[in-house]
Amino acid sequence: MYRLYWSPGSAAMAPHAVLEEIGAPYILERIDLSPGVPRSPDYLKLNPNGKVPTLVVDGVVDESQVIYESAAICMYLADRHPEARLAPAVDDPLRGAYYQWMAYLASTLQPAYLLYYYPERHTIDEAQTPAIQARATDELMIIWDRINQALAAGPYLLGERFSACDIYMQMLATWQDPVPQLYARCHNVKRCVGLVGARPAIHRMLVQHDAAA
Ligand SMILES: N[C@@H](CCC(=O)N[C@@H](CS)C(=O)NCC(=O)O)C(=O)O
Repeated sequence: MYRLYWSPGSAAMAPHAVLEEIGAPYILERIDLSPGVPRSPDYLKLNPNGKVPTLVVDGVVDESQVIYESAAICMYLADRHPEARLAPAVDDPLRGAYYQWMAYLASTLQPAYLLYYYPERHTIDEAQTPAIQARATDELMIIWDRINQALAAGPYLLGERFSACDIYMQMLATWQDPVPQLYARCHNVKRCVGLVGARPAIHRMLVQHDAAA
């Protein structure tokens, strides 16, 4: 049994979608991320960063295993359930590109969103926060333009092969506040996100996050 600690519209969306895709039993535990609400000591024991998502896997070597970091959870689940075909096998020629895109999305694109959403963490001068957000938006559009180019052949990040990379990208594309012009400008991204969002499992996740089109 899996237990996913989540919050609507957060970085828990991708692991939640992967759980839906693989069809394994899981339960959701909601974490209140409202400003000023501290994380409980129990949650901080699971994830000392106090962020979501966190996955608890029961029954691994007689005790529960805890994993945090959204991309790590997605890759762990995809490998644990190969029948869902969300990740190319280790000896598949596409495995390298799969790692590349998961790492790029999580370590290049996602941090630019965090810069936008938490500008106060990047300055001690409150007056600087609009400039930080503007810079984050510029950076986001540069990165999305690169992804859009890479998707030209597509329709997925691995070409014809749908994978957890597309789920991760779809999650980040739903965070539209800093980049409202994303789909108008990046048609290949829009096409890929449309295909991913049309999958019944992804749609079920989006409904729970109040993010269905
Ligand atoms: N690198 C982490 C980032 C997670 C993250 O920043 N989650 C946000 C929600 S999208 C969060 O928990 N924010 C609350 C906070 O930072 O206090 C991951 O990918 O899991």
